[in-house]
Amino acid sequence: MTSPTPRDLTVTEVRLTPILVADPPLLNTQGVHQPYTPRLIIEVVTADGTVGLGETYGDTKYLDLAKPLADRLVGRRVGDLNALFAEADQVAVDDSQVSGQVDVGGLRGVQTADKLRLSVLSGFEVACLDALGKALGLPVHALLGGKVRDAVEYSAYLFYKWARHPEGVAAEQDDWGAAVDPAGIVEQARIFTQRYGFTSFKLKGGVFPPDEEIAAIRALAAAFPGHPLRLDPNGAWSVETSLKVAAELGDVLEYLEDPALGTPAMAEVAARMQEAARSASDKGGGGRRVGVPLATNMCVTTFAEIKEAFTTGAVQVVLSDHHYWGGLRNTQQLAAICRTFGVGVSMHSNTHLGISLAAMTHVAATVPNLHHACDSHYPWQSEDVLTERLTFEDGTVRVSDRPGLGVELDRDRLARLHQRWLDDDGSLRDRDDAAAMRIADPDWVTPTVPRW
Ligand code: GKR
Ligand code: MG
Repeated sequence: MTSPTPRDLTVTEVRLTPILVADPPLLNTQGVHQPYTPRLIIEVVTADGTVGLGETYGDTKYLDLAKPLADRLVGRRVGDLNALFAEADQVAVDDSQVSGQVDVGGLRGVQTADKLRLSVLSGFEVACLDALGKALGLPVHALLGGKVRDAVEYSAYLFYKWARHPEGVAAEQDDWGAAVDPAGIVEQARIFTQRYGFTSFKLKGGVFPPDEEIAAIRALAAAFPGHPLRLDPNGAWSVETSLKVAAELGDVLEYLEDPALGTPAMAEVAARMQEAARSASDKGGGGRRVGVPLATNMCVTTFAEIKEAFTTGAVQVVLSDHHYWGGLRNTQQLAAICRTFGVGVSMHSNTHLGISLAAMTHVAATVPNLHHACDSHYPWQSEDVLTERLTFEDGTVRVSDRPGLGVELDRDRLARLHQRWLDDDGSLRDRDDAAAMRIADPDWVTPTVPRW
């Protein structure tokens, strides 16, 4: 009997295609989403003709790093992921792109060379896993140890939103309408449930004064009784404000995400909530929950940040994100550490397309201790580079058992979105929500200290 000839999975080419994707005017602490947002589509091609797909941030600083890394990958075997990480360490990062800057898109504090590298690496790791899975006839989740669930639950990601981008700004029109008050948010949530069947809701806060956002959550609780609700002001509140919101919404929130900025502030909020709970129980007060679990995608964004946050009790849930944790395997490692410390796992999202949603779904399917619905911006993206969009049914994405990620690139769509990037005068190639907001409000300055 002859043994089968092994396929040649040496990387022969890496194609990098930056694109601009339509994005609605979603409001956040930084400002408002630009009408088009940059993403990078990565294709890893092997000697036997297999093509693996990956996706990550597409701003200039990510592209500058992706180019030399792509060159280093050629000649390596697609399954040699540890070597990919070692190669990335060798790629120099231009200091002017990292030190002291705040990563607007990801809102993860000061950006370091390591964080930048990991975000780029994640797209390459996913592309390599997709290629490997396709070559072996195995889904990505099987390469990660196998799925523990057949469908992954996502939450409806609610945003305060204008009906359209400012007058005179070239943009695609969306059909979601405006949402600038509690009634608008409830209406948006209804559209999410009708279109996708979501049963869990997250509101992006830090946009209006806290009392207005409390009213929006109360309106959601009344409209969707018993459904999990979260509020995320991206660190826009002081410790005192965070405590006030937690006290007012403690009975309806599944968790409060990054109410205050940074681990020490989050630790103080957590400690004072615990103190209040203790004193309430000493006084025999039962019934209404005092305090609420704190979640983060801002103060725990690297392995190095875990120790302080976990030992000070600053967070009870970490939102993983394979883009900035450096890929799917690192996400599994993060989940294992969380399990060890009794900290919950959820999943963060930034503006992304279907390749990333497929990757998120595969890794989420393998994490046993994922007990919260994952975030996804995907419903906000009317455009994609796939032949078929991924779909949500009853608020979940089915885990694909097809080889690799189970998605296919549509070259015409990719070319169209790349042409938009080529045609841009450079003003949209680096996501800048504050600059987009200044078109409507020339005096807008993104707050650097808690706003309320
Ligand atoms: O897209 O406006 C946005 C979000 O605010 C995003 O930038 C955050 O990274 O979704 C994120 C979060 O949960 O903090
Ligand atoms: Mg968040």
